[in-house]
Formats: sequence, structure tokens, C-alpha cells
Amino acid sequence: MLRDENILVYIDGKFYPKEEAKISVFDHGFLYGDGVFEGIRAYDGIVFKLREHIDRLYSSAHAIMLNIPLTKEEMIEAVLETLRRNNLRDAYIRLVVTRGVGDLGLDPRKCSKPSVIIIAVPMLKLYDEEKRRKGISAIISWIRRDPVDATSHEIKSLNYLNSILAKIEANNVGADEAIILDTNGYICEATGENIFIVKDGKLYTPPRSSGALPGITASVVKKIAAKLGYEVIERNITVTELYNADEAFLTGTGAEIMPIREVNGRRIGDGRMGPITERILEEFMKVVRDSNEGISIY
Ligand code: PXG
Repeated sequence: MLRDENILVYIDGKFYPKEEAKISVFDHGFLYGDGVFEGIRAYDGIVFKLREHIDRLYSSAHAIMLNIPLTKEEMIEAVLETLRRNNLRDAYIRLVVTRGVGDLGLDPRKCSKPSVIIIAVPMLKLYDEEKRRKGISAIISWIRRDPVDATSHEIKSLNYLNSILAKIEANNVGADEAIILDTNGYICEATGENIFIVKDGKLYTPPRSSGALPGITASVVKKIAAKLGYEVIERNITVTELYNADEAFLTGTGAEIMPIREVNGRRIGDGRMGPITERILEEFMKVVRDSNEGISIY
């Protein structure tokens, strides 16, 4: 098993041992959070939905007028090469593109060369398996999601303070997660996961206009639900609807599918993983290992 301190990090076409993998303090990714990223997983030698993650990375970059110095095909190859160099089959991959080195003013025109960074580690475990069965506790954060006409989370940028502030509130009261509302007070998403509720056999999830990131896991879950015969409805969801849902769960690359057992002290459904969540999770764990759903490393 690869030890964490032995990992090789890709920076701008070269590989560096972890200790030497560094970027400039003048990089605007560091100074201003000016850049974009993706979190990707590989399961048993297959990078799950790699093409979709690369497409989203380039869409985020396009929205902030950042020209990634690699073609999509070259970027895919760089991700695969990073996994090969690290001998990984199961991995969590963090792909970051920063605006690059500039001066101490925020004008991105001063940054001539974006940097591409690829970090791959054996596997990120956000929650243990007991949490998976029992579900997580959540609070509703006071901080609202940046709306679509602000620093929208439709762009997966390096600006995550909006989510971090919500996470701090969850940490302060010992909750596992924070649910963030949109500017109109409807449910938006969690700090790094999309949200679904189940009511009377149907699934509901907030629309894109809430400012949530269009999640790749969420789109897979929508397809699985349809295949299993459950209707999925995208519409505004109120806090009261969440409290009274039969089931609720989060989706994300890191969290995969995570049931919610409690929100602000209100028990959700039976207070453990519900039957529809369980069926979707079971199917999801098959899909992530399907070679048609990703790109082979070796
Ligand atoms: N919303 C936000 C704000 C996210 O950052 C998702 C939803 C889920 O999207 P995907 O495409 O992954 O289904 C994300 C994804 C972490 C971590 O370290 C966060 C994400 C992905 C992986 C790890 O907390 N965010």
C-alpha cells in the first residue's frame, strides 16, 4: 500500500514528491482563490466519470475566463499518468487549475501562466460505514448559498468559504454536516454534496437555479432512480418538507450516498437509512465499478 508521504504530485507536467510539491505564494489561486478544481474517484482501476469531471472543470474555467494549457485529452492522460506513477487503483484525485503567478493586485491579466496540479491519494473516507447505515446529523446553516448572480457554486472554483462557514457552524454544535439554503430560503445543498429527499415514493432535489453545483453523483443517482422506477422531481424544497421527508440523503464524490438521520434535532423518517436510499446505494456501488461508466487506468 502506498504511504501518503511517498505520493508523487503532478505540477505542470512534472512529478514531485509530496514534500517538494509546492506552488508560489504569488499564485492567485492562493492569494485570491482564483482557480477551479475537481474531486474525482477511482474504483478498482476505473476513474469514475472522468470525462464528465474534465468537462465540468473546463466549463468552470470557461466561466472564469481561465485558459487551461492542456487539451481535455491531455488532461485525461495526465490524470491517468498520475495514478499510474502512484500505482493506484482505488483513489481520490484532486485536480486543481490556478490562475498562476501574478502580482499582489487581483487583476488576472497579470497572471500569464495557469498551473495544473493533480494530487492522487489512496482513498478519502469522509464518513465511516456505521454513519452510512445510521445516517448523519445535519444542521441548517445561517449562511446562504451564493446566488447564481454572485460567486455561484455552479462554478467549482477555489472559493469555498461559503461552504466552510457552514461547516464551521456544524462543527460548533457537533453535527456531521450543514445544509445550506438558497437566497429564497429553500434547501440548496450541503457543504460539498447535493441533497435529495424521498416523499411518498418520489424523489425531490433542488433545481440548478438554487445555486447548487450540478453534481455528477446526483446525475448518476437520477439515472439510477429512473431505472428503478422512481420519479425524480426537481423543484424548490422547503425546510419543513425536509423535516417531514420519509428519507433524505446527500450525494457527492467524497460522500457517495449518505443518508441523513436528523436535521436540527428533527428525526428524518425512521432515523436511519431508508429503503429507497438503500436500493439506490446498492445500485450506485455497482455502477461505480462498471468499466462503461469511467476510464481505465491501466
Ligand atoms: N456541491 C458542492 C458544493 C460540491 O463541492 C458536490 C455538490 C457534489 O458533486 P459531485 O460532482 O462530486 O457529485 C460537490 C462536490 C470534499 C469533497 O473534500 C467535496 C466535493 C467532492 C469531493 C470531495 O469535501 N464536492
